[in-house]
Amino acid sequence: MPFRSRYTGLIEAYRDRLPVNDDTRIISLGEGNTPLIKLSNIPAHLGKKVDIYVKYEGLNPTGSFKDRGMTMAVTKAVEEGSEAIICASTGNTSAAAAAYAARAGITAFVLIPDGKIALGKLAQAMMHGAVVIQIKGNFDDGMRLVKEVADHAPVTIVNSINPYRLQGQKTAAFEIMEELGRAPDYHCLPVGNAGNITAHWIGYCEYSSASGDHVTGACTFCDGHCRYADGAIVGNRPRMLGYQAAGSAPFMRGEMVDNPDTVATAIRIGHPQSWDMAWKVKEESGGWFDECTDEVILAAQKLLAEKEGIFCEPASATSLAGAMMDIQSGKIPEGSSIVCTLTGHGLKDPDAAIKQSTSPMVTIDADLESVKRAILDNMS
Ligand code: AN7
Repeated sequence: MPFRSRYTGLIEAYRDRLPVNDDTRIISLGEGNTPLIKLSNIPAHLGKKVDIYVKYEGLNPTGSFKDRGMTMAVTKAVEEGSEAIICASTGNTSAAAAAYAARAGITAFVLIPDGKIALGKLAQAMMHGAVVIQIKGNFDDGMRLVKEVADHAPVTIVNSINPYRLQGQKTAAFEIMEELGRAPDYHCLPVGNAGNITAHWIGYCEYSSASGDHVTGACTFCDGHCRYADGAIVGNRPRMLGYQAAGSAPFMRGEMVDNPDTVATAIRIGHPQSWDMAWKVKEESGGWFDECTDEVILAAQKLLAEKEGIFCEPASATSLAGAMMDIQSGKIPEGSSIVCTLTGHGLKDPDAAIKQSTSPMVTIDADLESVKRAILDNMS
């Protein structure tokens, strides 16, 4: 007798809330069900009484939240008879597309900015057998080309403009609601194309609606089928806080940015695809956007690794960096509960980690005396 039922991915887990039926062949790698870890040292380090949880999406099968969207997008592409998928990517989408296409037995074409994606992500796309097309341009150029070529070739776009992507990604909010038993006061996310912040908001709205909670404001995301469509009611949804890298912050500039740049290559995006929806999320949730410098992002990445034992990639640390900034300033008041999504694993980008590491590394002779000395010299 098994002790508990086997977890087989988020589509099976949330079948009743996703666009699948009994005949759908599900393409899954067991994604979702990621840990929500309560930080134990950083709040004290900040000197503030707050509960900070991190949703460690880096523990998905390909190491990022993209798997939640990709299981849905590839499942639907296969159901609709597609034999090839295509995406532009700053790295993680290409890794997920490559893996789920391999699983489904179809072809993945991935357009990536030449020399600007983290090594781990490139390794994944190549290892899973995607056709890797490097373009002499950035993500936004790639996205434009993908949209153009999809009109001329039999390929399904699996970027987050594919609505099934957001359907899969909304399940992260369901998991948080189930674990906390209520919405956090604030939910912090890094923002690139703004698909994920939109997906989370859809998830919170649907969950709250289904459980009969009362909510304020109308939901504009559910085509009128959820309770929010009427507006009027009060409830249990977080304020959504979207943080961008300062060199790549169109939501802060109020307009598209043509030459985005940041060490957080995953969110090096100047023309977000979910622009209008993200503004609605901010308005409806009573949240805000803000920006963090590369220096602050890297410091947050390092602090999380050193004080909590959790390794995320630079882009992911933007959620924590932004939260810490707003906790320090009091904009997020003491007593709040906060969830920060850590979108991707730190192992994705070993170069960024090693470059900023100050850990003592010594090279010594292979004898006992030398090892003893190295230990004594480095005791803290
Ligand atoms: C680690 O892979 O757009 O705001 O092409 O990889 O939903 O775009 C990646 C985005 C945050 C931003 N954190 O999410 C891609 C890509 C990580 C990411 C984001 C991305 P969105």
